[in-house]
Amino acid sequence: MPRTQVYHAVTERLEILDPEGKVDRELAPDLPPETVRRMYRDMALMRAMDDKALKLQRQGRMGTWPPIRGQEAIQAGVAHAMAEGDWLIPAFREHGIMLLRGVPAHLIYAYWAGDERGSAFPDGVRVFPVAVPVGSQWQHGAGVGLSLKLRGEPAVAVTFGGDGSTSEGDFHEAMNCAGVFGCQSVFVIQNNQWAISVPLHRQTASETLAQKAHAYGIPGIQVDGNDVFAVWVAASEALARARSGGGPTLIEALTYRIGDHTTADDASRYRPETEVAAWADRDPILRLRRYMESAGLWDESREEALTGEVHEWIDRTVVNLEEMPPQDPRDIFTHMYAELPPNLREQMAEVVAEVRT
Ligand SMILES: Cc1ncc(C[n+]2csc(CCOP(=O)(O)OP(=O)(O)O)c2C)c(N)n1
Ligand SMILES: [Mg+2]
Repeated sequence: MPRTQVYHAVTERLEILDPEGKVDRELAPDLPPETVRRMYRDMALMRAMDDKALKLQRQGRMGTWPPIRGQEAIQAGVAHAMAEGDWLIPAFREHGIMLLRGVPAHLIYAYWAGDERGSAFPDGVRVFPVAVPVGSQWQHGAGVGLSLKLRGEPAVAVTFGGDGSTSEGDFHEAMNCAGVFGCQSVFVIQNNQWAISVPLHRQTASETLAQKAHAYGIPGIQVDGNDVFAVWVAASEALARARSGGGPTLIEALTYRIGDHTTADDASRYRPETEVAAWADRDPILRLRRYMESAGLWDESREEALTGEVHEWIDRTVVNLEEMPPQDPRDIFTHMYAELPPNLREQMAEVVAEVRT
């Protein structure tokens, strides 16, 4: 008789669009062609924003940048499933969905160029500022979801985070709270399999991250994160459940971080090129394009027109960034406290004096 039993949590896994662009007809959502083309366009904008940011950083025109290459389908799929009044609570690798939820691209750039005004979004944009302290945003997402429930607002708090952040206590506290209080929250893990140089298997002994939901009494699902349809379906179901009082959901979107952790990292020092290349072949944008071409939704002339539109948009974004007047050095201090503590007031005076001389 074995003294212990190994428990394998059964987690649902959803895949609809395969790397060749073939869809599973039984599972495929009935999306209007215009929506599918829009998803593709949105992912193309994200790719352009990412590529340009890396170039700007190399030219000394950007502070640092965490690339999102390969993770576009997660961000487009969730954004397209969200409703107008929903909230987004991002971590720091969510530029794509921040853009789609209404944060102007030049402000996203401004944040990463070290400008505090990059966190001051236009009125009505329901997006929290970037959260760099790993995992802190999960609790904000549970809290916003609870607040929406208490106010009787039919909106949902959608929180994003990385695989690495699931090792922080904050993640578990947030899931527990969300389960107990039935928060109107959807939690999305962008499992890109790396937390800087720490691989997923050093992060958890669980088979999946989604199965952690079971411990908190909430539904959990793993989706192919390079498949925009699977992400859209899982997010739509989770959002509908939260909106109608059915409580939170944890979605694990399995993908891969194609780029370095940030521009300050060199991932070739800790992971093999072959692994990166294998995942690059599963590119989410290429996959959707293959599908659209085979379904007669896309052709070369549409691609050309889109390329032109995207170039123009990204060039305008850089102009908008670089035409911002110089920032007030006091901005570094003024957004943290209602009343600045004396030591920070002193530091602020020092910085102001230095900038003036
Ligand atoms: C509390 C805390 N610890 C450490 C760091 C340094 N750090 C920044 S990102 C990161 C890894 C995050 O990995 P993951 O959650 O998988 O997100 P990814 O970068 O892959 O999107 C670490 C350790 C931090 N910002 N905050
Ligand atoms: Mg990660």
